[in-house]
Amino acid sequence: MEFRAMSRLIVISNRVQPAADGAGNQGGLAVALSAALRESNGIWFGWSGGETDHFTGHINFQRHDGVATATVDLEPQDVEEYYNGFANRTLWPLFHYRIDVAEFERGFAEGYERVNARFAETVQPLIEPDDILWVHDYHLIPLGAELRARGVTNRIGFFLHIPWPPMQLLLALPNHRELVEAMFAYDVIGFHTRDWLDSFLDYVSAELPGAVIGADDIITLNGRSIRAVACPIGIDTQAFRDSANQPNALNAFQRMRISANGREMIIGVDRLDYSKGLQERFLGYERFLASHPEALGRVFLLQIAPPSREDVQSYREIRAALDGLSGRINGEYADVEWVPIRYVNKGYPRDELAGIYRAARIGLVTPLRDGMNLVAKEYVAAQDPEDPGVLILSRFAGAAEQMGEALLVNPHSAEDVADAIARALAMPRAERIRRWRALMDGVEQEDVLWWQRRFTALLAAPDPEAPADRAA
Ligand code: GDG
Repeated sequence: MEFRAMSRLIVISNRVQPAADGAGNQGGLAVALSAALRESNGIWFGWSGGETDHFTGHINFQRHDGVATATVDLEPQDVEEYYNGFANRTLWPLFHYRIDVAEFERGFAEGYERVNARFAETVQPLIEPDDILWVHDYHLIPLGAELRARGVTNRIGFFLHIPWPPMQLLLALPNHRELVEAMFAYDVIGFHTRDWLDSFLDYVSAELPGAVIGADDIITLNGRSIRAVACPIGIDTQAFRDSANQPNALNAFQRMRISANGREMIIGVDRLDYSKGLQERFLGYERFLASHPEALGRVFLLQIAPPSREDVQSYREIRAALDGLSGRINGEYADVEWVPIRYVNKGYPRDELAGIYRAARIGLVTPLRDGMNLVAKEYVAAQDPEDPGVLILSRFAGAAEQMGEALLVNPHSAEDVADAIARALAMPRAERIRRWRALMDGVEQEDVLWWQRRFTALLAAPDPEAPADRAA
C-alpha cells in the first residue's frame, strides 16, 4: 500500500540531511526519506546544527533538490544538555548496553525535555490536518507526547535506529517510566529487529501494569492503542551496486589492488564509536596473526574510522585507546615492507568506499551492539558476483537477524574472530558465491525503499488493527 494521495509526510529528526535524486554520495536513509518527501511534497524538520544565543523558534526554510527543509538553531546550553548530554552521554551508551559509561544528570534530562518541547512548539504550526508525521531516533522519543499535549491529532510514527535495551538496564535510567509512557503518544513505533521489540515488550509487561499486549504487537495503555513493529532498515542497494561500477569506485578498486600487492585485504568501516567493537576487532585480528604465522606479510586490515562526537569524553578515550593498540600491534608484527593494520581516521567519499569494499576479501563487521549496521549490507552489495568476499558479522548487530549466511561471530571472543578470519581466507570460491548470493538476495529484497514503504504504509493505515503490513 502506498501512502494515501492526500497525505503529506513530515519527517522530524535531530539533523536534516536531504539527498539529491539518485545521489550516489549520500547514505541510504537520506535517499529514502528524501524520495518519500519529494513524492508527497513533504517537509523535513530538525536542528540546523547551528547555535543562537536566544532560541526564538525562527525557522529557516530551504529547498534541496526538491526536498523542503525547515531547520532551527539551538542555544549552546541545549546542544550541551540535549545533544552531547542526554542523547549521546545517557541514552546512546545505555541503549548500547554500556551502563558503565552512561552519565545520569538531571540537567541533561531537563535539556532533553526542553528541546523536545521547543521542537514541538516550532513544528506544530506547519502541520496540516491530513499530514502524517514520522519522528526519528533516540534524540526525540518524547516529541510525540509534546505534540499531543499541544493538540496534534495526526498520525505520528516513531522509528528507533539503535537497539532497545533489556529491561534491567533501562531501569537504571532515572526517568525510564516517563520516557516509555511518552511512546504511547505515537500510533506506530518501529525497531530494527524482533530482539529490540521484545526488549520493549518485556519492559511494558513488567513495568506498566495497566498495559495490554494484544495480537500483532498492538499495545493498549489507558485506552490508547499503539502498534509496535520490527521493520529492519536496508540500503539503497541498486544505487550502491551501481556506484561500485562507476569510474571513481573502479579507480579506488584498482588503487587498492595495486597497493595490496597480492596481499589479501580485510576491511572495516565504522564511525569511531565504542559500540563498534574496534578494540575487540584489533585484538581478534592480533590473535589471528599470532596463531597463523604463515599469514604474516600476506594479509592486512584496513580500518577506516572517521572520528565522531569528539565533544564527548568517552569518544576521546576510545580514540586514544585505538591509537595505542594499533601502534602496539603494528610495532610487534610489522616489517620494513608490510604493516598489519592500516588505521585511517578520516572519511572517504561513498563511491570510493564502494570500490574499497569490493577490493577486500573479508568485510569485518564486529560491533558489540548495533541497531542494524549498514556497512554489512554495503559490503555485500559492492562485491563482484563472480568472486565475492566473505562477510564476518557480529551476532550482536541487528543485521545478524537477516544475514545468517555471513560468518557470525561473538566479537568479545578474540579466538572466535581469529577463527572466522582463518576460515574466510580459506573459503572455496563456490562456498563464497553461495553465501554471497543468499545475502545479496536479502539485501536486494529488503532495501531502504522497502523499509520506508512498509513503515509509512503501517502509519497511514487509519486503524491500528488494520493489517496494512500484510498488503505492503
Ligand atoms: C545508526 C545505527 C543503523 C562510514 N564511514 C564512512 C561512511 N560511513 C557510512 C557507512 C554507513 C554509515 O556511515 C554508518 O551506518 P551504520 O549503520 O554502520 O552505523 P551508525 O552511523 O551508527 O547508524 C545503526 C543506522 O543508524 C541506520 O538505522 O544501522 O545501527 O547505529 O552507510 O558507509 N561514509 C562515507 N565515508 C566514510 O568514511 N562516505
